[in-house]
Amino acid sequence: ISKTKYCINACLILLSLKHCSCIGACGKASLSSCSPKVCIVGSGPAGFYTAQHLIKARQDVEVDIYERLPVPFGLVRFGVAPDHPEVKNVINTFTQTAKHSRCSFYGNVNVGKNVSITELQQAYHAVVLSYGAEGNRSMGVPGEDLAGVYSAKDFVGWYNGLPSCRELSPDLSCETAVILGQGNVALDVARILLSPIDILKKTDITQPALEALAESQVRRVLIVGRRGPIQIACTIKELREMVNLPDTRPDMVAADFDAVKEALKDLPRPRKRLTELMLKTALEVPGEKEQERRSKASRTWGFRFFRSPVEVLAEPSHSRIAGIRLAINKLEGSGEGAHAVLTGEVEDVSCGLVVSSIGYKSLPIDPSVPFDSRKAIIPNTMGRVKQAAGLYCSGWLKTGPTGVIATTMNNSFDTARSLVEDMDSGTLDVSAAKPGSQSISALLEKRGVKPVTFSDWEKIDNVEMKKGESSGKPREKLLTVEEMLHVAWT
Ligand SMILES: Cc1cc2nc3c(=O)[nH]c(=O)nc-3n(C[C@H](O)[C@H](O)[C@H](O)COP(=O)(O)OP(=O)(O)OC[C@H]3O[C@@H](n4cnc5c(N)ncnc54)[C@H](O)[C@@H]3O)c2cc1C
Ligand SMILES: NC(=O)c1ccc[n+]([C@@H]2O[C@H](COP(=O)([O-])OP(=O)(O)OC[C@H]3O[C@@H](n4cnc5c(N)ncnc54)[C@H](OP(=O)(O)O)[C@@H]3O)[C@@H](O)[C@H]2O)c1
Ligand SMILES: *[C@@H]1O[C@H](CO)[C@@H](O)[C@H](O)[C@H]1NC(C)=O
Ligand SMILES: *[C@@H]1O[C@H](CO)[C@@H](O)[C@H](O)[C@H]1NC(C)=O
Ligand SMILES: CC(=O)N[C@H]1CO[C@H](CO)[C@@H](O)[C@@H]1O
Repeated sequence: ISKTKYCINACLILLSLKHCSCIGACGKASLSSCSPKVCIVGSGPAGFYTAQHLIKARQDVEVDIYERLPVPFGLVRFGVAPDHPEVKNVINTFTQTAKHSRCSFYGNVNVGKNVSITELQQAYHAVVLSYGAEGNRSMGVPGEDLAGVYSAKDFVGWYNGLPSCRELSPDLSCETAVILGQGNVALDVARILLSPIDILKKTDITQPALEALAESQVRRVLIVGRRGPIQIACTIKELREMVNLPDTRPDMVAADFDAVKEALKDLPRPRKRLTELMLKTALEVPGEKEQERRSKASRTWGFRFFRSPVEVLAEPSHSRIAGIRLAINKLEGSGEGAHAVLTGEVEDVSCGLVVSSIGYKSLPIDPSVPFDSRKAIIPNTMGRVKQAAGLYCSGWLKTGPTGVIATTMNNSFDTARSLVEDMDSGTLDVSAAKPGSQSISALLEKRGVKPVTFSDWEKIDNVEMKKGESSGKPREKLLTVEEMLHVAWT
């Protein structure tokens, strides 16, 4: 009888006696030395929802979540707009998962740098990659690198306190801003640029962003899409927020909606309602009250359709931007799948700020992990990484950078289901004992990497909430990794 077999048998017997320790051939063994051990890379929604489902589906599985930053929750903390606090309620569920006796959080561990995937695979029965999509898609046009051009990823990271974006300090001294892309992230950015400061100051937006926005000269925001109104990527709730944003008025180009009215009746329902709201906003003469509201507004926003970026134009000094050259497109095909085709005409728009919001992008983590660079995802079937036994993926890394938190939840549950299926069927061998965090912690210690535990994070959380209280905000985020670590460990 082999050591591991013996260990498993002893465990099973003791488990059936509801005993928590497994003494036997495993040496200083506890129940945990024999249980299936899963490691998750990334603590955004994908990481937490995967952990939640695993813990629920198997009573014996232990889950360790490794996170690069000292703080958990990924884009729920660093992406979701500060004026959408209700969206962040998912943090309560994630916290319950993190506090489960079979779940541990290890923040401040950069997987791929501080510990390799191969090392994790040796220590755990399975590794789930859920590290999101932290790159930006680039426009690939000349002038993209000029001062005054920002990726939405960085701009959002800046106002949400992502440490790596702290020093962005975007120049908001111009009157017109152009946002490229018409998804919900583009609308988040437009809303933050135009929101009255009195609204923002009650949110958890960072203090430097609040101060910069209070001084902002931006009065006009154009949200530019390469296709037409029927192909717009934002959703109705976010559009409605723009329409109702205090002290702003919409400014659309009526002709853009020429073909839209006839198409309306054939649209699927959610798209139809979204399009109706756009038509109403762009074309209808508003009632008296709304007219008065609009006439008093000091800021404007509007969609510009059928336009692709060609070149960011520089001022004569070449130091910063003066505008953007847009190609004028026409549509080929119809409905949501229609393509933008160049007409050959171009149009220049003056502006002092360009935010490129054309999508996020996952990046490869380690040459040993398969990566589809064309789709920028990890190739997988139902979350099982192709040609890599014991490796799984979930979230934006699995699907690409689209979908709301509920979508990410669904796809993460699917991955967890695949993993449990593989354990149950024996496709994934969990019979040999694995050391899990024990060996990884030793390795990290040797390398001088000190993880942040979930209770360390709760100290940071408390300090942030206290700091916020004094200024009437739900929290005042710590802005550097150093500050976070200092609070965590003292
Ligand atoms: C700007 C923005 C606003 C959004 N607003 C909403 C909204 O209002 N409502 C909504 O439903 N959805 C919203 N979404 C969508 C939602 O955020 C995503 O669906 C979801 O966050 C994807 O989850 P994820 O876990 O795959 O990725 P992420 O949330 O990005 O999590 C990935 C985690 O992995 C960590 N990580 C990265 N690399 C490593 C590494 N090497 N080692 C260890 N850890 C690593 C990251 O630090 C991060 O914590 C928004 C998205 C964006 C971009
Ligand atoms: N409040 C919320 O619920 C909320 C808030 C933020 C984000 N999210 C979600 O997070 C996900 C990501 O949002 P997102 O806004 O980054 O992505 P998105 O919804 O995919 O929108 C991307 C936008 O960029 C355009 N685009 C892409 N490539 C382009 C190019 N090369 N040139 C010009 N335009 C280009 C797209 O136009 P085409 O359609 O022509 O490709 C689209 O308008 C979405 O699913 C979103 O719903 C939700
Ligand atoms: C952990 O990785 C990061 C890279 O992101 C690096 O800066 C840091 O020095 C590493 N820590 C150690 C102790 O190796
Ligand atoms: C998630 O899955 C459920 C059940 O399959 C489905 O009803 C729901 O629409 C899905 N939600 C999203 C946002 O994909
Ligand atoms: C505007 C911006 O931030 N662009 C960055 C997008 O990502 C690439 C790498 O993938 C960087 O080189 C760009 O600077």
